[in-house]
Amino acid sequence: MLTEAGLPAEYPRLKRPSDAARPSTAIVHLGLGAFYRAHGAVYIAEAMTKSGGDWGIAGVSLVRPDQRDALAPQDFAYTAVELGPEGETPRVISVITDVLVAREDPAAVLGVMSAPETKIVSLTVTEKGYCHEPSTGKLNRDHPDIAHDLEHPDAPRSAVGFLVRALDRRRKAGTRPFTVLCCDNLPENGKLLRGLVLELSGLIDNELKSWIGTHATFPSTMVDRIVPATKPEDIDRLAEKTGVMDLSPVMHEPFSQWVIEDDFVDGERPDFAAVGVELVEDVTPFEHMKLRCLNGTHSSLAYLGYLSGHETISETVADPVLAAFCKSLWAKEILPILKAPPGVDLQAYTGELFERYANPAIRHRTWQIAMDGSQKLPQRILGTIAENLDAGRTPKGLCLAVAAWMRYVGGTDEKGNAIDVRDPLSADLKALSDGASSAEGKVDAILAVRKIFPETLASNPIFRDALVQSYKGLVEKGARVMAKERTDD
Ligand code: CS2
Repeated sequence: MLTEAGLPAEYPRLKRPSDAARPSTAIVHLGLGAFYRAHGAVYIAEAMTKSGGDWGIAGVSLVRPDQRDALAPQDFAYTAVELGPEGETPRVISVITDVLVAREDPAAVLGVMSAPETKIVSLTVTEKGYCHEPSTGKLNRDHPDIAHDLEHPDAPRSAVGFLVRALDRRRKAGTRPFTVLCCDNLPENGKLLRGLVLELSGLIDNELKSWIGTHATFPSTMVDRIVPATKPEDIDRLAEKTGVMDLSPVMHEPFSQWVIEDDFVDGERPDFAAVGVELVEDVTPFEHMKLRCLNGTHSSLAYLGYLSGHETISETVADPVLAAFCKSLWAKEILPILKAPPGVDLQAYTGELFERYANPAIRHRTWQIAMDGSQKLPQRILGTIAENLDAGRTPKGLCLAVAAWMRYVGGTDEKGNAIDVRDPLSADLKALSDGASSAEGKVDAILAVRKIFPETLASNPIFRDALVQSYKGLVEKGARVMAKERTDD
């Protein structure tokens, strides 16, 4: 549908509907990817429709200009397409007021974050965007962006750097701080981010640190909606259906959940309760349930599915062997050590989760979920493994998933083809894997990466042995056979 210049050939470009109110900006969102546009932004648009309020969102892309370039000609409107079993339901969302690119114009980003009208700064910058050490939750002070941000107060690069410098400006101007709303899949994400912000601000000015610690709030959240990357064919199909060309639609499943700790600076927030957001005192049980049941099996299916030759999650769970493996992870290894959040039936929760994975309209690539495993495994899988070991059980299925990740980051699939491994530690992990020739050697080398594996877990001989056996099995018998053996164990 695009001309060679990348312009729409047949259809007029999507525009903000003329009757759509233009809210003023009260939220700045760092990391304007597909997930936030299909999740948080939709809730906020709905909350304004139901209860009013003025909660326009200025989106910030930290590095790349693509979102701004696609959305600006559409006056920042875009289509959120629900992919249900009965078909696709498009809906135009016009709650974004602007998109800024931090790397091009950090001053503009600090400007909007420091504006007194800005009440909330939310984030979906992915796990690696926090510049922390996944195994400890501490700031990675050697991270080049953190080193840069300490030197350049007016031009930060990292999300944490922007938060600290903008809060500093507000403090100096006598403005109240904003609420920091972390929406990434990290354990106790608000608490974690608060720790990082305090750590960085303490390196700059102790008074700033204590002001942030006293006055800013960092509610933790649990976010959930499956949003696969938009593909060129999605753009074309949508244009054919609607008659207008949207160069940046988002595709999402019908399900959505958002649980937030109700701790906003001066109580200022959209009317979340009116649109089904669960406002709670402690998000931890919800977050554990979601990270361990959903993201834990998602990553397990991503590595084993990819190695078995499956392109998407729905294809992976259409394979009876991997479907049974996924269900056995829940039944034998995840649910037994999980405390259900108030009012939740975990059997029903995982049953519904399986249906969500099986939705054939969602083409969520195993390769996409396999990205950044070094940043994801600790909170998705390693915690569950450690708790099983503490309870005297060996969670062999999850150990197989970790071994499959180790094989994946080795960079060669079961047919001998190269894998395009995307991970901030990919070069190190490949070098460690290549540097050893035996399964034992490879497992030991990767287990020694302290940014991923805490000492206590890495030095557990039962864990190490389960990884070695699984790794050998993966090499000798392949991922599918091993998944079946672990299910039957
Ligand atoms: C996925 C998540 O890409 C991934 O790693 O596991 O993005 C997942 O789809 C969402 O967390 C669902 O809420």
